[in-house]
Amino acid sequence: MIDLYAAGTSNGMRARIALEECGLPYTLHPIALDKGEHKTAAFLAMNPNGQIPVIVDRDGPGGKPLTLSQSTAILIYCAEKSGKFMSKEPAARAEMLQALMNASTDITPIFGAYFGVVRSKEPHAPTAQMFKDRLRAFFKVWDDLLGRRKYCAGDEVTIADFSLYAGYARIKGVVPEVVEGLAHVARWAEAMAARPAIQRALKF
Ligand SMILES: N[C@@H](CCC(=O)N[C@@H](CS)C(=O)NCC(=O)O)C(=O)O
Repeated sequence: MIDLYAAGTSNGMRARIALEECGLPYTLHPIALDKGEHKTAAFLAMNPNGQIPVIVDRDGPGGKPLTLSQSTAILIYCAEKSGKFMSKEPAARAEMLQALMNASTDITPIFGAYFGVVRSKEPHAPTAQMFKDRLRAFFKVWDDLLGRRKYCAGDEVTIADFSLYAGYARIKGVVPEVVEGLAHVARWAEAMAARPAIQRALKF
């Protein structure tokens, strides 16, 4: 059994999508970020950075407990544990990792930075716009790619799709103009949203 400590942010959703899609049994422990539940001594013992998501796998590698933070590390861990959503073939795996990293290390952090700017005490409109433009540019590239392939890394769903969808879902909810008018992204997002595991994962 796995314990998941998370909130309904893109990083929290990414970890929960991983568990749901990989079919790994887990217990959700909702963390209220506005109440500082991610800064308690007990939480910091799991992740000294004081950030969600965190999983604790009581039956980790070698039968030993494993505590893991970083939503993308959790995605990869779940894929490897279940043997799903990640090709072992080197070229396909490399392409998938490229897609995964764009979603996890380009798009999601820029969205986080955008959110930080607009919610700060002194919001700076040109900086917020710059982040929105950068997000839009990444999604335009995705739109072009998804016009030529079914999923982010080819014909099969991979953890790259899960990572991008977690970012997409939050962005669509907060700054819909970033993804508006991108027909291929919309087609892909509809297919992702129809997956029962994703529907369960997004309900925080
Ligand atoms: N790179 C990390 C980022 C985690 C992260 O930024 N978590 C946010 C919520 S989305 C958080 O806990 N923020 C509270 C804080 O940093 O104090 C991941 O992918 O898990």
